[in-house]
Parts: sequence; C-alpha cells; structure tokens
Amino acid sequence: MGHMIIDGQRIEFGDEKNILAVIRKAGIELPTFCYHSELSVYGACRMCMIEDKWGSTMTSCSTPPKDGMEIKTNTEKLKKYRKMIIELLLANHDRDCTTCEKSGRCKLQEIALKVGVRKIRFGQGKKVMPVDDLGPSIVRNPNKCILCGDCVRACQEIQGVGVLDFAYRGSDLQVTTAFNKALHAVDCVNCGQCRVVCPTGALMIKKEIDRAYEALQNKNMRVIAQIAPAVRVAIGEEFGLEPGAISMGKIVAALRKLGFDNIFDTAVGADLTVIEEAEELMDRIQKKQNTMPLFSSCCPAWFKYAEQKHPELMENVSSCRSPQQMFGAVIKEQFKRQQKDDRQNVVVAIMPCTAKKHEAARPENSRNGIRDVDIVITTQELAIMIQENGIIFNELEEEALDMPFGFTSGAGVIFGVSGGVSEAVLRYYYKERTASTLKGISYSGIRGMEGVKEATVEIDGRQVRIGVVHGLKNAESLIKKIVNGQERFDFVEVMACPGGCIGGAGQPIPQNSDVRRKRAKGIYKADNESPIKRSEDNPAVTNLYEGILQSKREILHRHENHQN
Ligand code: HC1
Ligand code: SF4
Repeated sequence: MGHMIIDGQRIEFGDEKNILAVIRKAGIELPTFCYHSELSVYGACRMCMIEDKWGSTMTSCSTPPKDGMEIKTNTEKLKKYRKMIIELLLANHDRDCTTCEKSGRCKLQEIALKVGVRKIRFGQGKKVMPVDDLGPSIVRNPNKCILCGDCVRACQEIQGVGVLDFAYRGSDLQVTTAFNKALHAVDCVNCGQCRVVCPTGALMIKKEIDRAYEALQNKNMRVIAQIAPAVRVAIGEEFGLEPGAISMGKIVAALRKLGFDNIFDTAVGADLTVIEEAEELMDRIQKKQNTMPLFSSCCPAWFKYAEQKHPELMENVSSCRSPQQMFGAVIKEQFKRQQKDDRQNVVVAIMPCTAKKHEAARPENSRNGIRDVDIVITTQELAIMIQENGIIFNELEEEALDMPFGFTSGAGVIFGVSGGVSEAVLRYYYKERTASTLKGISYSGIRGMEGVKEATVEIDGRQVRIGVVHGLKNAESLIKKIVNGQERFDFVEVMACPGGCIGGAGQPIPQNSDVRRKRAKGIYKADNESPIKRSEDNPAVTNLYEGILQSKREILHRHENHQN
C-alpha cells in the first residue's frame, strides 16, 4: 500500500506487484513485448523502461512499487531508447509485412508506429533461417522472432512441456527446440499456447483454409461441417462483438453462404462422449478396477502429453474417442447409409484448438484408410474465410442446424469450458430432473476459472471424487499427488488450455482471463437457453443409439487401427 507520483500524477497502489501495473492504473499505456500478467516476469524487451527523479532508468515490469516513488514514463531519453530498440529489432526482422499473416495484428508493427519509427536506419543483418511448417498445427518462422521469450515461458509455465528455449549467443541468439529439430519431432503437444502469446508472426496456426476451399469447389464432394462448442462464444470477437456473444446461428448462416452442404454441432458428439464416458466410469467404480482414477480423453494436447510423459497411466485414460472424432465417424456412417448419390463425404471440423488438427490426422482416427475428420479449421481460419468472401457476419440472419443431428443439449455445449465435461457426466448420473439438481451440480465446485478444482458428490450412496484441471503443468502436479497417494479421485478432467477450449489457441487473439471469463459466461448462457439439458435427452443421440450405433458402437472408442 502506498502512493507514487507518475508523470506528476499522484497514484495510490495496493497489491500491484510491479510499477507497470500502477502505470496502467494511471491510464498510461507503456508498450511491452515480454510482459504477460499470466506468465513470469522476464524483463528482456526493455520497452517498459521508466526514469526515476535522479535520472536512473529501470524496467517497470520487474520493479515493485515503493511508497513515495517519483517516476517519469515518457522522457526524451526513454523515447530515444524505445525507438532504438525497435530499430534494432527490425534490423533482424524479415519485414515482409505486406504478405505476413500477422499484419495488422502484429505488436512489433503496432509499437514501431507508436514510438515513431518511420524508417529503418540499419540494413538487414541476419541470415535467413528455414521456416518449420512440417507439423500439423503450428508454423514456426524464426525470421520473425524478436526473442521476447513469451513462447518459451508459455510452453514451460502453462504446459510444463518446455520444448522451446534460447540457444546460441550474442547476435546468434535464437529461440528454438533441442538440436533445432522441427516442432513435430520433439514433444510438442500442438496446444498452440506459444502462438497465443507470440507478438509477431513467428508462431502461427498451420492453415487448412485452401483444403477447405478445394473441397467446397469440388462438385464430387459433399462438405459437412461440425462446429465445436467454444467457437460460438468467440468468433464474434473477430467482427467487433463482445467476447461471450453467442453466434451459433450466424456461424451456420455463414457456412451455408460458403457452400457447406450440411452443418452440425460437435456438441452432439460431446453428448455421445458423456454417455460413453459416464458408463465407463460407473463400470470401473463398480468393478473396483485398479485403473482409477479415470482421466478424460477429449483434449488432444492432454492425450499426447499423457502418451509421452505417462505411458503407465494410459490404461486410466478413457477409451472414448473425442467428440470431434466420435461425431466425424458417426456422420460418415450415417451419410454412407442414407446417401442417394456417389459424392465423397468430407467432414470439416471447426475448432477452437490447434491440437485438433493433429488429432484428426492420427492414424487411428482413420478407418480403412479414410479419415473420420478430413479437415480441421480453427475459429480464426473460419473468420478469415468469412472475411475473404465478403460476408458481413454481423448482419447475417441466424439460421438453424441441419437434420438429422439438428439438436443440441446444454450438457454438450458446456464441454467448451473447463469443468464442463465433469458437469455433463454428473447430469447423466443424477436422474432426478429438477432445476435444483442441476443447480446443485453447478455449485459442487467444478465451475470457475481456477487451474485446479476438486469436488465430492454422492452417487448411489458412494462419495465420488472429481478433479478438474486446465493447463498441463497443473495436470502434472495433480498426477504427482495421485501417484504419491496424497490425493484420491475417481474421475479427473484435463484440458490443456487456460479455461478449457474457450482459451484454445485457434480462438481470436488477444486472450486474457477477462476475455476467457466472458466466453465461459456465454457458454453457460447457451446452456441455460437450451431446452435440453442432459445428453441422453438429445433426440439426435437417442436416434443414433437406436440406429447406426446398435451395431457400430465401437466407432465411439479408441482402437489401435480402425478397420470398420
Ligand atoms: Fe473442445 Fe471437445 S469441448 S475438446 O474443448 O471435447 O477443441 O469447443 O470440440 O472433440 O465437443 C475443442 C471445444 C471440442 C471435442 C467437444
Ligand atoms: Fe509448447 Fe504447446 Fe507451443 Fe508445442 S504448441 S511448443 S507444447 S506451447
């Protein structure tokens, strides 16, 4: 507690950890590359330098506020420093802004303009390095890296994966992987959280837009879309809407304009997952198997992490395929049966997640050599397609999903937020259909944005312990406690991204806790507005169990090699 004098203005401070936070409280916007409130302080970019009354300079992000301190944020000396830093960064940058995908959203571009860099005095000094676009999810272009280290810390501090780090010295300094390998050749889980924090075009989503256009233009293909739960509360941000605004009807209308033949909701796949996973959990509880707790399997970044880091736990990971994959298989099966022409069925999944691209491409997610999900485009890629085609998103009239899967349950939609899978599974167990039962579940402790949540609920006279985590680093801590016997759970839900899929790396940028909270609110609002609350009450799901799934239920579960 205390006060500071910032540019002559008296500002009180409370628990702000650094001067930068107090400066922002004063309504002054200092440029930063390497400061993220959710990552550790690095203090490397030096853009947030300030000057005290004796003329000493310091980084405001890494200096705690002191009572009575007097500082200036924009002296001539500081302005000169900032300009020089940007000029030096640009001397090492490839500067192909006109064609760079990040153009218009690039922090380097934005700050260069802000600090008044109008021309670059230095020639381009650095040798051109190869671009790594070999993986399924992320493209890494070291020529655009400004060495802020944000990706290094996101990978380490959010995911505990740590495949990126600094290498070499002096002017050769680089952010890279061990032995400079391609990202897909190291233990990267494709979560994309590195790209969420990257200020430039050094880390980008691997786009599949061109593949989607090719399919849409091919008369011999029927192109079928499935839209993931979290997309509906975020895509509007690309068109000026508030985070959390529910845009499902507009997305459907936009997809029809783009030429999609059939449009469905991945929440139907989530409903199937709820039923299969709840049954699996009950079965394990009743048989008192030693493969407890049961871990959820729907997050592909978590699944890959578990395979790499905890092969001994794979028996504990649910045998359920993810909703994306269950639904892809079901759609293909359904259309094979009802089809009256010989068009090839192509499933395009629209996902908030970069790791879903890798999931869809995994060999076990093909049956007889044909992928269940052919193309995965992220929320941001769909927004690009909408813009490229001159569709005015905000003016679209809302349209309805197609049959035979045109129903959505609230249980399926809440999958998009951390805690949603557990809540949906609990709804399945509690057969009593009163509003107070639903409220009781929502208040059990599984909602909210905390990284680790725990709840104990009673099912059939048994105390069932549920753990909910987001961020793989949090998952790792929980696993350690489970293995050491410090914690006991029956079910553990793991989502890699902050807040669950709403914070996926395919979602619009910028992302922060406030944006994620608003998106989560949108998801719960969509649930409230849905007349169907439980997965088993979704008529599309009932029809599937009475129809194609009677003889094909195995397509909902993981098998090494699908031959069906
Ligand atoms: Fe998700 Fe899922 S909720 S993983 O977060 O289980 O991506 O939205 O589609 O598959 O349904 C993502 C979201 C998504 C799957 C579902
Ligand atoms: Fe690390 Fe995820 Fe980026 Fe891979 S995608 S480098 S795991 S943050």
